Amino acid sequence: MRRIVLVSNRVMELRKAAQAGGVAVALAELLRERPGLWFGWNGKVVEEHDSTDIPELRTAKSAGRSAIATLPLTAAEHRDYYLGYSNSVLWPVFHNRLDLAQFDAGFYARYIGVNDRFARALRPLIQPDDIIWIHDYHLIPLAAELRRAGVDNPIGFYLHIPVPPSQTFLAIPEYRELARALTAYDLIGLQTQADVANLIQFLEDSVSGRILQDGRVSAFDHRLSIKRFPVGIDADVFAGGAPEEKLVQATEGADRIIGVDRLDYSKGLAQKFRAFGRFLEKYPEYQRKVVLSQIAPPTRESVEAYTDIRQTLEALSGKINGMFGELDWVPIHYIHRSAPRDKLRDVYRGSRIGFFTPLRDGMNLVSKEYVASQDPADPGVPILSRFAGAAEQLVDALIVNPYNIEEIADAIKTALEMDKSERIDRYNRLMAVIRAYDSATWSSSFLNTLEATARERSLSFAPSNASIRSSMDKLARSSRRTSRPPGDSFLKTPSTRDKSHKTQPSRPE
Ligand code: GDG
Repeated sequence: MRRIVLVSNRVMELRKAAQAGGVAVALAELLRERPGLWFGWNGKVVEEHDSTDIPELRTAKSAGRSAIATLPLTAAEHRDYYLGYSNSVLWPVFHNRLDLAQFDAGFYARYIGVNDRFARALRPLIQPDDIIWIHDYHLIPLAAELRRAGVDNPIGFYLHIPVPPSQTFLAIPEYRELARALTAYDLIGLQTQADVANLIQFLEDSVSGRILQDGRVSAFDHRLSIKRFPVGIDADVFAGGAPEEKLVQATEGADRIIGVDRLDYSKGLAQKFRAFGRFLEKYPEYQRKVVLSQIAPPTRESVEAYTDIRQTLEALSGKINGMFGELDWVPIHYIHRSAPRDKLRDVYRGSRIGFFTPLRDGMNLVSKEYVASQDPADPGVPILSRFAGAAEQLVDALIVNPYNIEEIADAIKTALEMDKSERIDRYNRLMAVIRAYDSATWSSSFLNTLEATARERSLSFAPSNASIRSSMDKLARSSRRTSRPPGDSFLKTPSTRDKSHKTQPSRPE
């Protein structure tokens, strides 16, 4: 079995990764099953560059034949690469929030700089037979940098967040460089069919990519496959067993509606609170009969665009609780902390409604975790945004427009009044999809496709990576000429407050 090299922005001990939730669980599981190396940032921020180019290599007992290799970031890299270009340019644009993107802050040079440094540090650790799987928007240029360093191995990329419509993507000043960097991969995996269509359109518009008869995309004499691999969960971790009783009842006699979202503007939390307030107003017979428990752990607090959300939600929950609450009933339980992972399943299971209404989301694993945790004999009902990637699969949830407050308020009522047989029917259909596309299927189907793509490449007359390398060299020269050094611009806006010199929380990101 070929060794797998996983690269992601954040790397953690496998034991911690299994507890962290999200996709880290699936990656840790993969490394337990096959020989591998997991490479990336260790979450530490250091003052200066001293020895930051030599990765710390570790093998853990729980990791079997696998190892992790990590590097710290410098304070400037953390500010410009992580908080800056990744989370103040790419994240907002990819979630359709051009208004929040800090295009003029000069972050791009350090984004490329970190990808270049990661490629140089990773290069000596790569063996000829390895397959390389790179994750997420922080590392788009990594394959191009690895090719420039002489790596010929198959390289795949998985984007966990949505691909915006081409017109939105084209607004990024460095769109050409990003498009070119994407074409250095052999395989790009995306969450939904809509994402696949958007990315193909973007490559057509930006670098004259062409769709070939075999479905691949050709650009710069290179052929790449772009396919949908929806991220899944390990359903068995959530299914089965009775929940811990004390977590089930929110308030005596009241049904619980549960929301679990990082405190991110993409998650639509303000609209969710307003819709719940509207529901209580429109259907007063439900006052005292339901409680909304919203777990919203802090995230990226140093990024300016995140500072207002907390205040908005505190004000909204205070207003709704003040307007409708009674001495023995508080309508919204708003918890701005992370909940222990082993309690989540019980809270999901004890909730009559799962309330997931992001304005935009790559997938939304929480909605799958909620369904998998339900009692098959008396399941709850998920309400799900049509703009979450999960809506392409979970068509038997109550699908809503997260901007339409009236529609959501009505969906809460529908969910509360749905009879048991319909709830069971919907649950069975949802579970069939969640089980068919679980986390193991996700990683194995991506890796099988990457290996097949690489085999075809070695058999075909496709140009060698030398030609990709020379095209990437040209690109690197031109992008280094055009990108301003950070801190060197009159346009620069202080968009991130760097709270560096400490280890960043491993979850939520
Ligand atoms: C990104 C994309 C895509 C959440 N709060 C707590 C907690 N969690 C765990 C959940 C779940 C994970 O974190 C969240 O995953 P989501 O998919 O819902 O959302 P993002 O964090 O935005 O993830 C997303 C995903 O990547 C995977 O590709 O689906 O679209 O944005 O597992 O359970 N875990 C604990 N306490 C919490 O308070 N322990």
